[in-house]
Amino acid sequence: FNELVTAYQQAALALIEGGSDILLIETIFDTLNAKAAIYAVKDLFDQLGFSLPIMISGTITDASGRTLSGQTTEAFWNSIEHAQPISVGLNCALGATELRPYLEELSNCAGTQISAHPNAGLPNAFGEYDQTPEEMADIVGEFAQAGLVNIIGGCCGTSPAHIKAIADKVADTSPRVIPDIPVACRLSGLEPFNIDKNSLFVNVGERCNVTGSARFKRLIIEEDYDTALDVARDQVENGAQVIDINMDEGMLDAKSAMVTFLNLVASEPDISKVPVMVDSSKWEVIEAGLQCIQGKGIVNSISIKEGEETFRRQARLCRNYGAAVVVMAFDEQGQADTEARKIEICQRSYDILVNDIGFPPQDIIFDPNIFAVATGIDEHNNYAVDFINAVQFIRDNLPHAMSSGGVSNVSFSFRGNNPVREAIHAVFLYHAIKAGLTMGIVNAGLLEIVEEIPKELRNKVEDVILNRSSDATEALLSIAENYRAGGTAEKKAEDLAWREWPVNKRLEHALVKGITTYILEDAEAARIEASRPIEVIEGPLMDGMNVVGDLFGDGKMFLPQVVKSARVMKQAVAHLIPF
Ligand code: THG
Repeated sequence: FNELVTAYQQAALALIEGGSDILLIETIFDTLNAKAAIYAVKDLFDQLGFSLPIMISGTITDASGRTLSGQTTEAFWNSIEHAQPISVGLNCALGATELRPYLEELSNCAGTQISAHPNAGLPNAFGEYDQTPEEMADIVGEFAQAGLVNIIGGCCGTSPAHIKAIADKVADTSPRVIPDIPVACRLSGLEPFNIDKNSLFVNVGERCNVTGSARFKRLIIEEDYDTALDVARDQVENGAQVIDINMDEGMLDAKSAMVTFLNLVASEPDISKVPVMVDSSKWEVIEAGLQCIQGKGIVNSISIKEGEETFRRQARLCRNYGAAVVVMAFDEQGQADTEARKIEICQRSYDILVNDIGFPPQDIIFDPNIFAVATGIDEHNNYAVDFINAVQFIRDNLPHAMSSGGVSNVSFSFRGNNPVREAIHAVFLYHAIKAGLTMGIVNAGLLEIVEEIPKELRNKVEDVILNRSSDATEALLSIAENYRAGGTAEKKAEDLAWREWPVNKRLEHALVKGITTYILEDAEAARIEASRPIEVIEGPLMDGMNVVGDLFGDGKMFLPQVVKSARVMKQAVAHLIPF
């Protein structure tokens, strides 16, 4: 990345000294290279004290509709939008006809002018281009008439005669009207991931964290990167929409582990389709990580803890790398632990970022600090409430900014008792999401459903989370052991009580909980009861999926759980199909 920045900077400077009016970064088949070029040019403009307009043009290499490095058109745009180019377009590789669908996609998502300079058709067996100026002008003329483009030209195989034919053809056509693109946080991996005000809660996978997972730490220390990649893949398969990666650990060279892992992730499409959250308390690790990701990722995190100057510098760099940022509620005095301090620091950070340095507010994610509750220390009792109230403040007062937090932190005092920890996470999330929490760093595979928590446990947990009584911690502790996994015999009996329910209820329960263990025998039982197999699908299974849909719509179920439900549905349907 740094070598490319140096080379691009030399080239750009020479172009500027030679009298260029505009810089065009084009024929981009690898977005990470383009991001190095953008970084170089932005940094050069800063050094020169003036800037020139930038044009950007990507290349879709084949019928997959992707760049050579695997991005879809919209993901590509999300990755380079931070350049604020006067135009973005597509060129080379394909003829105009083949380019049209991707140009249309770009035209729909990019709030800037659109350019196209296609080849004169596809090359023949000798690598030559046969499309005549008239043929090409007809195809390209239609782009203009359809309102897809503002700037039009030619690439391989075109000649001055092609350009003249095109110019004549479009002379009387109005340019495309730039659409109003709604404000949203537009991230990407190989695919776009947009978060707007209608988005549901976003799950960020927490498991690729050497401090947050003993297993991941062992894999990285032993350099078993293949298995470490499986950890990332499992999270994406289980519904993580972003993956957090953290290599901060005394026994590791965090920077080199981050670079090695991110480079490996880049060549695993089922992982790199989602955006990456680069998590480190060391700026040099974050910067090294940003130099490895072609998508638009998230920096986790920056803050005012080392003063405003460092904060501004790091925020500007994040912008030049094209990343969104998590901003911790942390200032020169330390981490904010009360509602008032959280609000004060978030507001102050917002003002600096948005008003002083022009950072886009939709790329800011505030983290007002999730701390452990039920620790036995009275000062901690209001931590969850303080966080939730700060989230609400952010939603109501800091336009377009988002909120996030490390959800598993809240239950640290119940380490070793996962059922209780998961109940705490579910209840906490239920209230935080209602208050406007945009995203959370979570164990996507383990999210519990708030409706499914035993009443007694849910009530006691809610007392703790909402700080509803001074002895809430004591009360939760007194029942916690009863819910420990593999706990008392009663608990086990209770676990299987649903097996005695009528078959329709069993199917619904299996779908909502994502349990595949008994799904074949239950689907078979339902089939025997029904007069036709299809009735099992249209009846109990669809009823169960409707419950899932309602819980999802109410924010009581999350994507990872719905993924599990879908697997149960799939198995049941697969069993019924032969009948
Ligand atoms: N805010 C931001 N980033 C963060 C955090 C935050 N990044 C790290 C952390 N907090 C979020 N990630 C985790 C990951 C795992 C756990 C907690 C938070 C966790 N792990 C188990 C434990 O420690 O008990 C590990 C068990 C195991 O070894 O598998 O709880 O707040 N911006």
